[in-house]
Amino acid sequence: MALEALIFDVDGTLANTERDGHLVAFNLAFKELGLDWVWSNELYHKLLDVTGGQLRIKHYVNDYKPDFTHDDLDGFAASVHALKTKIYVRLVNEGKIPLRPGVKRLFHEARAAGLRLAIATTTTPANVDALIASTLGREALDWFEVIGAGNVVPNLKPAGDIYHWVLEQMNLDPKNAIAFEDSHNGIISATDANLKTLITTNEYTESHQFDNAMVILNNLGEPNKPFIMIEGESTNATYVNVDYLRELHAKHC
Ligand code: XBP
Ligand code: MG
Repeated sequence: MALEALIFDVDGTLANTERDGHLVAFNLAFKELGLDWVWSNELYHKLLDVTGGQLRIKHYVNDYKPDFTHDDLDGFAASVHALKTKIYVRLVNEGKIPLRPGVKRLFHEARAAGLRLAIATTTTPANVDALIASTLGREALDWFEVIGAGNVVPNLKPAGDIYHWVLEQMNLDPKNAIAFEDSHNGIISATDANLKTLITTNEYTESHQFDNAMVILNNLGEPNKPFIMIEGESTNATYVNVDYLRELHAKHC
């Protein structure tokens, strides 16, 4: 089985979008709507267990705001979320959110090596477009054969639906691909689709459980800034490049 494709999660994997983007945008949306809700970084850490912004808002109301009532909680959450998405896209377009170390380099190297690229994420499609366009240029959207985002599938991560959907669109055997994730919910989802996963952790996910990960790294690393291996087999690689991905794939897939 040859390595043919790389499938990337977005939030927390390509960029630290949660802390620097989504959390800020949620709080700005609450303020703009006159709600006295302020999500701290600590609270957001807990709320992230629930994937999907709308579901996260409803979970917050149910668990943290017992006195808050609304005739139509679904509609309310949808409208708050629509404003939050608008604000998030604005923040991203302002260039406030850089890609994590090694991401841009790996995209270029993978393309040069003829690997197929795709995205599998829970976030809203407009958020993905904005992040890719603002960090890599609008033409980079064409680098991805498939962008699976948001509720194109009925069940969000940790369900495997989004990875199954992307694999189907690409007519791709999971044995020929690697998934890139940052979270417990993410690896559960990828594993459900029989994908082997490389994990890069971040401040919200470093204590997560990552059963079945091929390797757990602090980030993808750069030639002059090696990754730190948190768990995995020793290697001569000091940053994630196509050769290292082929080495991992041969060992695990
Ligand atoms: C991402 C999510 C999303 C984002 C916010 O999870 O759960 O809900 O936090 O984006 P993953 P939206 O990285 O596993 O895909 O508000 O657009 O949902
Ligand atoms: Mg993620």
